Amino acid sequence: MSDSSLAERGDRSEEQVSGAEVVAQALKTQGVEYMFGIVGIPVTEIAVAAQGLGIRYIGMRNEQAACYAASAIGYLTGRPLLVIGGSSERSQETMGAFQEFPQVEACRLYSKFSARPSSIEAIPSLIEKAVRSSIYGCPGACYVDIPADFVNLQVNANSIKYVECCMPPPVSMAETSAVCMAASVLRNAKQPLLIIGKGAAYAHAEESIGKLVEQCKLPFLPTPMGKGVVPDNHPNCVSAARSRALQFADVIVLFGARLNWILHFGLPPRYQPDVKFIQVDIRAEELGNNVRPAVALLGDINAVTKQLLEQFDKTPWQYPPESTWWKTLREKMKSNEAASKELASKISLPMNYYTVFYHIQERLPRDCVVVSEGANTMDIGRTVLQNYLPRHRLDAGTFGTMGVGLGFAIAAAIVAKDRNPEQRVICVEGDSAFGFSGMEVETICRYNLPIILLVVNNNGIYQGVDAGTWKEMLNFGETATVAPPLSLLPNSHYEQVMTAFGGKGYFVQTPEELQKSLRQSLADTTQPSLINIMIEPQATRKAQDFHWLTRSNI
Ligand SMILES: Cc1ncc(C[n+]2csc(CCOP(=O)(O)OP(=O)(O)O)c2C)c(N)n1
Ligand SMILES: [Mg+2]
Repeated sequence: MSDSSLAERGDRSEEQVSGAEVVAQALKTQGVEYMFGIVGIPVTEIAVAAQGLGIRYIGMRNEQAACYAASAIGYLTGRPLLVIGGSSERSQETMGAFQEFPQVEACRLYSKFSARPSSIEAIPSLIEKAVRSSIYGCPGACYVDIPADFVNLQVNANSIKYVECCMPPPVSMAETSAVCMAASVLRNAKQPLLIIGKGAAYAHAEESIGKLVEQCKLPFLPTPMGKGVVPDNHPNCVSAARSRALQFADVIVLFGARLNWILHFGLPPRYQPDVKFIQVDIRAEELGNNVRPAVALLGDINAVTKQLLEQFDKTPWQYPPESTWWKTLREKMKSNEAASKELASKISLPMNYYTVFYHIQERLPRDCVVVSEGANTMDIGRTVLQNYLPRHRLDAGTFGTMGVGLGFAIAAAIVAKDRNPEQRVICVEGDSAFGFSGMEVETICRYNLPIILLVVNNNGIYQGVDAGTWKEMLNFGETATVAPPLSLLPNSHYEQVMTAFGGKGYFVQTPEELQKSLRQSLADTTQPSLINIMIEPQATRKAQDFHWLTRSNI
């Protein structure tokens, strides 16, 4: 039989495929759209095979940034992170092979599923399991190990059976009696509060939670990544009276928000000792952490919120808008907002954080994605920069990991390019935070992603010193002995990192220069830009009733 008639009949008995092609096809079958990485021996062929199938491959400058980018894609698209690592050849195991390391064991601690396929034929089902594990239940990263000798090994194409794309995660609901109890606890609340966490954003619960807020007229507070599930400028958002709201609430409903350090563990003195928590979470292990909840609602946050809404549809209830609680919260919000405004209106130079963020906020497009990292930069920025839409903020989060910003911004810009080309990505970086993955500016320029990077430059970690002080200080001894560990080189021209790769750079010192550079970079959709914003090196946060999020200063 001739080759052509074999092909016509679709007979693939002679056809060979490589391990790399099988990995790529299995990923494609599971709906993977984007791959981030750095290639080298032995995984280059996997990236090439993936590109051949239409999976987008984005080559990064550092694996950490690649992982941050992929994890942000997971958050934005609902398809969490799958890490694929090349490992040494199986035949050389325990012999001291090139880069031999117990990768599967090492990753087990940090992932929901970590495994190496036993053969090329086993790759598709293993990848299906890894993708499924990453999105079912509480989402999380999974690891698949591909030994070097698998990559180029050829096998008969007929021997490979691809596994259908896994089904979307099944939706779970809370027990009806628990839902009734939660509704009754809420109805009896004197000083209620809803806390909207990242879990709510991930669960796409914006419509149902928004409805609950509106229908029952309840005050709400977003966690950093919960910002935008209900718009920050909603009249029921009490972010500006955060400490007060937490401290005096008698019933708190947590929607996908953990009682970890960000929420002060749910304990006094930040809370009333007898505050009743209603926890809504997809992860059973979260329920009861640090505080015994009054009601635990286990399930998909969107589905459970709808269950709660049903209760309030059956027997309507509204928290009275004229209550003393609302009055107290409104007064506190007013005085806190006035204090921030006063700081923002300071015209002295160098600028302070509040002035900088006030001007940025004035110009931000409503639907932009805000990425942020740093300590003061992130914490103060979060209070001033508003989010109006869910999943439009990506920051260093609970771990406070510096270095995530550029990877997150790259992921957001890639998703925007495909799904919402008009959308802008604004990445607000502390000068120290920027240094962790600054070389990804080259990646940004290579893929021509019109990200606007803002480096809030105070010459250091939390704070630095001015050029004059730095120079004087060096008279006292060698730099390693006399320079404060928090200091970085004063007046660094970070914008030149951007111009080095062909993007646009701005060095700004005044509000006017800041406004102009923002206007220009927002108008320019053809290239990325970096605005290096010089601020007072000793600028800090306004006085707080309680320090919150100051752990990121550790
Ligand atoms: C991976 C990692 N390393 C170190 C730290 C400690 N750390 C916390 S915030 C921060 C940088 C803060 O400085 P900057 O980004 O300039 O923001 P600023 O507070 O000066 O505005 C560092 C290094 C961390 N959180 N994560
Ligand atoms: Mg700094």
